[in-house]
Amino acid sequence: MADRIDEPWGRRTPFGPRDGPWPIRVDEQLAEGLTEEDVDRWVQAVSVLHSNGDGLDIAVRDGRIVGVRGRADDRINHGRLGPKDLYGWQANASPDRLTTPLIREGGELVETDWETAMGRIVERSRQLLASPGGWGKIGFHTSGQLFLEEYYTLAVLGKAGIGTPHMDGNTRLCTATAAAALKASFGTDGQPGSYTDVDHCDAIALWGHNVAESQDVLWSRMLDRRRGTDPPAMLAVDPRLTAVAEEADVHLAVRPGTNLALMNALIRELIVRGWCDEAYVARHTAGFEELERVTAGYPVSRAAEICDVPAARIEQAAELVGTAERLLSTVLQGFYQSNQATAAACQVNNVHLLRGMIGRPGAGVLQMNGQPSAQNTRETGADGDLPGFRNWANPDHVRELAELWNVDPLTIPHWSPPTHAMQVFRYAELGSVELLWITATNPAVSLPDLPRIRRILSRPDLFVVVQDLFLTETGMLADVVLPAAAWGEKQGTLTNSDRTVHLSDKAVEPPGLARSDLDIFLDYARRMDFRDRDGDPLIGWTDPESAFRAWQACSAGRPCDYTHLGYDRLRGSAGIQWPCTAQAPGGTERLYRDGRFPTDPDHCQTYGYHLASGAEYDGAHYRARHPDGCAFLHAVHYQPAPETPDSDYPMQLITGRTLYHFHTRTKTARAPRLQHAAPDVWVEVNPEDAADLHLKEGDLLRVESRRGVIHAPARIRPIRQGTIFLPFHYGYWDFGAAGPEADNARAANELTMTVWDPVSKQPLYKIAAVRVEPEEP
Ligand SMILES: Nc1nc2c(c(=O)[nH]1)N[C@H]1C(S)=C(S)[C@@H](COP(=O)(O)OP(=O)(O)OC[C@H]3O[C@@H](n4cnc5c(=O)[nH]c(N)nc54)[C@H](O)[C@@H]3O)O[C@H]1N2
Ligand SMILES: Nc1nc2c(c(=O)[nH]1)N[C@H]1C(S)=C(S)[C@@H](COP(=O)(O)OP(=O)(O)OC[C@H]3O[C@@H](n4cnc5c(=O)[nH]c(N)nc54)[C@H](O)[C@@H]3O)O[C@H]1N2
Ligand SMILES: [Mo]
Repeated sequence: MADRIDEPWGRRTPFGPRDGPWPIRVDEQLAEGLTEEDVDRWVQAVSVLHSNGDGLDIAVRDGRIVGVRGRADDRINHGRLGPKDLYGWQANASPDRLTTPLIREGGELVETDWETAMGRIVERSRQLLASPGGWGKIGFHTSGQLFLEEYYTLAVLGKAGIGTPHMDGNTRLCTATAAAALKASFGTDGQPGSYTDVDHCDAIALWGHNVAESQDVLWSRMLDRRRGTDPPAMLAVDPRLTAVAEEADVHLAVRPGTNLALMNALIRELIVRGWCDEAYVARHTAGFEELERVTAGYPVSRAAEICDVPAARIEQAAELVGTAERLLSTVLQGFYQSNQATAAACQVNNVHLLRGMIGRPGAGVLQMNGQPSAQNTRETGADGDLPGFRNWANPDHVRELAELWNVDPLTIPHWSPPTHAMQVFRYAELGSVELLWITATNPAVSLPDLPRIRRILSRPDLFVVVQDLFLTETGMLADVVLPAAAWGEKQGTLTNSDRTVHLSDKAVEPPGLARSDLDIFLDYARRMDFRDRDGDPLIGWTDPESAFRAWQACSAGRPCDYTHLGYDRLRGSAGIQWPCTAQAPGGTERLYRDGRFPTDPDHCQTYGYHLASGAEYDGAHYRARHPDGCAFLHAVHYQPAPETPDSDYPMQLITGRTLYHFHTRTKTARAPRLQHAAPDVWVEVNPEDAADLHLKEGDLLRVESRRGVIHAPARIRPIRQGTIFLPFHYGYWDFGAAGPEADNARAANELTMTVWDPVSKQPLYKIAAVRVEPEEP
């Protein structure tokens, strides 16, 4: 087998649209010296170091995880695994796993038992709840990396037990824009397309998505189409010459922060060159006249100037998307974390609506997710939304939940939009949130403007709970640290980017006293004695399967309907896509096949936003638009990013991820092959900029923004001139004794700014102006 560090996508298995399904290729990695004969048993699971949802089996020997193997019949990967999947499991057995709870005593974190640790959290919660409006003093910052059952439990205890609107997660940093764009265009969250669209399409457009490094198995599927008969055309929009951009037929290396100007020009081309499906637009959409009027102001020449790409290349891109018969689009952080994120992502939806390219094989939009279960965070309402894609502004939706949970509707926070994560941290900064419970995320590395985040988490009057596998940079600032069981040590379900639900079974026991997040939340609910209107326990479930059943009831009748799923159906399956109901017992491959969209006022998840400002409309305004099952075509003018280069900070910084590491590396840095492949930070600099700065490969650079300074060696790479790229993986826990304020800081978020998209509230991690200087020798 190929060395998958050196050959991340493995060997090609070319196929064409008429060749049947994507060929199977089973990838496997066992601990050094072991063969399949040494494996005691294989346990069904799914990968968790991206959102692709690759089915895999965990190899167990003597009660320990000793490897993984792709599941040949899984609909997502047909057996393939990427480098992080093949090696990431090694982190589970890392000797520095948290094995006992910790509490802060005299300034130090010391080991304790569960009774004491939970006792402290419960005591503090009760104290806060005893004061008027006490629910508003408790906030939750959760994740896109738990299981569905865990989020649903958290959502119920937060909304119906405590009644706090301050619950969100790192999904706000990740794919809040995907959700916002899907809601704005189609009425509710939910991915229209399917990964099988890769098999059928004749063109693929990747909008700010470095799929080769971020969803490497999906990239293998695309590459296999490109090497087979009738290969699809390919468009990449990315300021860097990524592997995707290199493969593409047309690459637009846009100036960071200008996506919307480009999209407006592309839409204008579709309209003026007659590439729209007029019948589809007339029957299934609303808003065409406004879209035509706004985009009329964006001739290709204007976009070429704003985006700084050749006009002829924009015309080529327009022709590629305008003449495709089965166009597949994928959208990710190059759009979601950049300027005018939701507006730009909605323009991709517009391309598909204008061309009638939704709901049929090959013609699909994937507003991608990033984390393995970010979709579930959104479905269950652990991101602050109401569970089941219910509309917080619709009293009938709130009443449905109140009846389901048997609580007073007034307990459920719905008097204003849920508090987004950036605002939860702002409340903590101002002192109104006094207890912040952080699960499965590392904000001391992943939030923008880290000097500020450290100040907030260190506030003496803020009680911080951190629930993690390891003592992270965030854990080091906590008052209580709870040791959690990892993937492979607990059971649950998770849903990937194309609505495929998988079951991930427990293979081994967690280390020491570590417990599953589900058990921790259930324990808290029990100790807090949350009750329903009849005095019965608010949360009646006790384990993953009963939690899943409770969620099925909650999802009934909603777009993400799970009623016909179950652990028995998921076990041994290829993965099943929701909605899965009695009418569609096998699941649903594509949404909106009939061109009917869930925009009905009684059903929709949102009454809509003013996309330029983020203002939310109310029910009366929405009803007056008579959506009648049509999708919305949105139109917004381009505006420059909130920070652009000037004479003090003349370069643009973009940040993102790279192949071998996952986020803040708590897992991948503990997998030796992965860590060895990328042991430390670097900064990518364009060759001309390097010449101007008299740099050679590996020279140490000082990068400074208005927020902070980092130091990193240069890699000279084909990125846009005037732009640098910094991977955001590298915090400081494994960085010698030095702390973040030391002169060897290297985290990208020392430099990024506290700004977010007005609609999705997703931080703009790909917008910052910096000054770059060679380090004095
Ligand atoms: N290896 C690996 N895979 C991962 C992860 C990981 O940490 N490591 N994380 C997972 C998660 S949670 C996520 S969210 C996904 C993210 O996956 P991606 O979105 O593919 O990853 P990013 O590197 O954040 O950003 C994608 C690209 O956006 C480009 N970009 C920057 N600014 C702009 C701009 O203004 N316009 C355009 N058009 N492009 C721009 C960058 O050059 C970058 O190549 O990956 C998932 N998969
Ligand atoms: N500059 C910059 N910053 C970014 C981004 C960027 O592109 N640029 N991307 C943003 C995006 S898209 C994302 S998703 C975030 C990611 O940011 P984070 O969520 O902060 O990153 P992770 O390292 O994945 O942190 C997850 C934590 O959960 C722990 N964990 C894993 N599994 C479990 C579990 O089952 N239970 C518990 N309790 N803990 C668990 C891990 O050990 C780890 O500490 O970063 C964001 N920040
Ligand atoms: Mo993400």
